[in-house]
Amino acid sequence: MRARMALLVADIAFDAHDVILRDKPAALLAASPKGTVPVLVLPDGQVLEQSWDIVQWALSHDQTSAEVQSWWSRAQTPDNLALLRCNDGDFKHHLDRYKYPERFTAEDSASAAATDRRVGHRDQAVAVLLERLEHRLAEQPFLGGAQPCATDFGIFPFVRQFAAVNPAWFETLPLWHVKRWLADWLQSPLFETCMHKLPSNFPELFPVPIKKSLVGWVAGNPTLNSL
Ligand SMILES: N[C@@H](CCC(=O)N[C@@H](CS)C(=O)NCC(=O)O)C(=O)O
Repeated sequence: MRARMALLVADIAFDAHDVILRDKPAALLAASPKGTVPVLVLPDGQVLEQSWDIVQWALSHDQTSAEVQSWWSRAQTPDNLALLRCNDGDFKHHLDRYKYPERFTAEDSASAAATDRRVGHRDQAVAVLLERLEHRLAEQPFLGGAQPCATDFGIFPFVRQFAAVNPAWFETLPLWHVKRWLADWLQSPLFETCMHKLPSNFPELFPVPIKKSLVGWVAGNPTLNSL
């Protein structure tokens, strides 16, 4: 999602392929033998195999406008880099074990011990990332400050996954600013466009004409809804 959103922000047209992970297409493995998604193959044959590399390329390559580049530069502060590292590291670790407990235990995932471990991962996820996000977002509308940046759209899809495991419980958390930030992003045209459903095993030119509605993002809001 972060790779798609970066390409959309940068107004870069691309062919998108929906990959069924249990049946990876030969073309994916030929381009990138490690077989994870996303992978971006550039017109000159260069292959980008990590989502954040795709974000960087989309937002900071030579022909990118200053406005688009600012989405990248605001993500380069020590605070934002640390948040991204935490998201992709510790938070993802706990999220996976909270969301898919059966993948990480040989015993019955409904046993009392497994349930305790799962709750532990859930609470650790809140402690390592969500509380930090809450502090930051209490001070500013976006992780980018008054304007959003790549850190915002690099992280919110993971918070969305966390919230979706048990939405009623998530709602009870005193993370008012995180909930506001997440809700705004989920209603944004950028996310809506990013979520466009692709046909399976068939490449499709991804819909791009969202750019106009992204120009003029302002602080003070109604944040992303009016974009
Ligand atoms: N660090 C990588 C993580 C990529 C990753 O784990 N992708 C998952 C899907 S979100 C995947 O392809 N899993 C399939 C597999 O590992 O076989 C990135 O951000 O690009």
